[in-house]
Amino acid sequence: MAPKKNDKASIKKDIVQHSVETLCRNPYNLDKLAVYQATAYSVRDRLLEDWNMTQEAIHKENPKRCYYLSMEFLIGRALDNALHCLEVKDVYKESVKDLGFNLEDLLQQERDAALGNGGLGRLAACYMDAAATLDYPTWGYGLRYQYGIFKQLINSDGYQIEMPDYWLDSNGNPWEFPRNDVRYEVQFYGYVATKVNEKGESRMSWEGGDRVQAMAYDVPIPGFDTKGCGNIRLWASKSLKTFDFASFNDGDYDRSVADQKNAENLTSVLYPNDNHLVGKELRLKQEYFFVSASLQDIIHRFKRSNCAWKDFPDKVAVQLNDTHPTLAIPELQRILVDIEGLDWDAAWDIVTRVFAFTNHTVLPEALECWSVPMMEHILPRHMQIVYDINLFFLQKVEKMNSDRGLLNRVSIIEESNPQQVRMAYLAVVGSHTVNGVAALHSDLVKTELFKDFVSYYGPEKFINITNGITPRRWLYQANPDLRDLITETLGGNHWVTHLDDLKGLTKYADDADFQAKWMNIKLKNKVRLASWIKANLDITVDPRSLFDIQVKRIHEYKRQFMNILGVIYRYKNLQLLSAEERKDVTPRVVIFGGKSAPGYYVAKMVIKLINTVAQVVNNDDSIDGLLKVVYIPDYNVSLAEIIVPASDISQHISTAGTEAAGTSNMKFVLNGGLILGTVDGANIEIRDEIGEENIFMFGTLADKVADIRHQQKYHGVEIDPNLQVVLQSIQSGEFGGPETASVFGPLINTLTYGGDYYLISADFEKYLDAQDKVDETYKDTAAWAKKSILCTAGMGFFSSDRATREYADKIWNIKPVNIKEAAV
Ligand code: C3B
Repeated sequence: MAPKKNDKASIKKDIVQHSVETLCRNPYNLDKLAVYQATAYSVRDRLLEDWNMTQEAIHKENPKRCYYLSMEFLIGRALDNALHCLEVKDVYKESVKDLGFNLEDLLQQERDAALGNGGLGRLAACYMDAAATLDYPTWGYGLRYQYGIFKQLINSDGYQIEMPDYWLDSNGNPWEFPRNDVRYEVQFYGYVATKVNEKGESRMSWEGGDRVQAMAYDVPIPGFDTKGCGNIRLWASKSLKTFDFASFNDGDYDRSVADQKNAENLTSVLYPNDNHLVGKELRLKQEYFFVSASLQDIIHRFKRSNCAWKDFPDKVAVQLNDTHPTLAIPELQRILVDIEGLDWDAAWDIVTRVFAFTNHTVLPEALECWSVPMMEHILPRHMQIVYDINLFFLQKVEKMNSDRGLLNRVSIIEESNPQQVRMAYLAVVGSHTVNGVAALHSDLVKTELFKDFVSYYGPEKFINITNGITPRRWLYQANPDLRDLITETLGGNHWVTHLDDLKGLTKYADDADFQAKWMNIKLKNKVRLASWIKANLDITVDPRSLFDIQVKRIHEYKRQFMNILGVIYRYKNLQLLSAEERKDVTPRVVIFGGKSAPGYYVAKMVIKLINTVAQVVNNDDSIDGLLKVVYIPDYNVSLAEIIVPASDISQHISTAGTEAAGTSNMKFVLNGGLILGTVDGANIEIRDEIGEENIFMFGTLADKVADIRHQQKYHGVEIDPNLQVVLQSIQSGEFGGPETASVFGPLINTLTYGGDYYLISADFEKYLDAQDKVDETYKDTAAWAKKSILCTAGMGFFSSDRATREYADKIWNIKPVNIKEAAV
């Protein structure tokens, strides 16, 4: 087949052809949605060529491959990204213009693929982008949820309302290829029997129970400046049983389709919790369904290469993205021992050379534990295997050190009632390498979370790979004006795949002309966001104000509560100023965005408080528009692409030691936004790269947090006097009246009775001081511009290309494939 041509005439012809032949539409009566779809299909055709070539190259070379197992991929929209990666955006713009459409309007028709909650899922998407760009033989595996993360509405009372995200609506999804021929059976429940195999050996066998089918859908992931195209294979559950005619004929229509519905429910919804475990049976089934289908597929591919099992670890690396796919460890052991007939030790040697585990959190409430009775019920054979893995492991530990306390501490089984399987421990024991996601976090992983494992295995098994973000989506695509200025200044777009090149901007940091261009682009991006806010929320904000943004999941540890308390403090101060004094005030727009888990009461109260405060502040003419508060509902990847380039300041203010890394911090700084942040996660490394004079840092250090909590436990919380004033104003009904004030009682109690676990009071004064410094610094436009330029210039390290290379070199031991040769 002749390759697709990228001239205007060919593109137009392809779009029209898809309108007629794929969508069955009359070309003279097309709406935006239809043209978006036809355009998407035409781009997909072009991607497909690269996809096939890449897969062929990998197949021919048959190198060691890596599989990235993640329950979440927060991809966002695909069309704009593909147009940029294929470097055809301009010609497409002209082509659709000739057809009477505006490309930017068409892009808005696409629904986000929102198959993730937050940082962890978006990180997976950034790594797939980098792996494709770098031609690594890497595939992602995930689940094809029919409902992604819920849509968030804010009602007129300021509360979060959740609506289902049925993203695969009747319009279909041009960005996936259903693989009707790639299907596997997945078993649940049943019992374990002993069977004698062909060699006369007695083996355990998992019998009975239910079975469902997993069917593959492939999502192409374009690389940049390569012919390579990556792949994420998502599994959907289907029923194995066909339509039940007997029930149908009996008139029992519900029953005739019940099995089908039940099976399909398995991959219906993404669990909407971020950094929080909810131990539901359906979730455990999702996790097993996911790893069972993925491993069957990986093994199927491995067997086609005619290698022996002992070679498996030389051909396959599997990365576990958090503990969610940890069942892959006992599952591979089961396949090798029960089905393939290997002895236990040989099998375990293979397993522990294949898997590696990324830990993304040290928060206790996020560490997965599954109740033993539940696991025994759903996965009876796996439970036995986990017991055996634990037994052999503890025997080894005991040989080295007979401290009974230690055995208890490292046991994969927690002796609670009921007993629990500690998935993080299982992941550590079954993996060859464990990594944290930023330097401080990896340190805490070693010295606290897995301390006892470090003394048993030695420190080498535990490494750090600091997170990275893709510069393609997060600068090249989201900030076209800045992209063009950088490309012009550095003399080409080599930086897009070699982000360290940004260092070259350093020498322009003091150049007044360059500063003016730079700040003008920032202003333009703020105007774009201000227009969005006006059009969607009917709030007027002045783009010349300082834009102060905190967008991320709403969580107590991220301290959006502290931010809004600081806003109230600012508001009350403004009220006290004379007209003369106000002339000196830096006007601010404080922007919030983010979803709370539906069952997270305190987080939902924070959303309500922000909206209540916004209502009062935005309607108070007496403060001369010097402060505005905006809550952007339904924060998602597409909104982030508008929000991130528009920040002057963004806040990353987690209690030290709680945010493993953060990745939005990197996105903001890459786009020339300064950070107001705590000494936590990747903020620290960002400071080291861009220079401490270009970041506003404050707050208690991680190694002091435990002491303060201890103090508070015995002596109570001493509420900061400024904070006291703020809390009183909420309690007095200044925001929403006396009835609303009582609603906030439980929220305020988290600072007082609860013991202020997240140290808001302890950090409040330093937070306000840091905010003052921000205001002062912003007044000097040239100094600010210089800082902003140096921010972007210093971000080379945080490219997902660097991070992915580190995984490839230090963990997966894989090399890029030569796609160009395959193309010949
Ligand atoms: C997040 C962490 O909270 C972030 O600090 C980190 O940057 C990202 O992972 C990526 O490493 N995280 C998450 O989104 N969901 C979890 N369940 C655990 C961590």
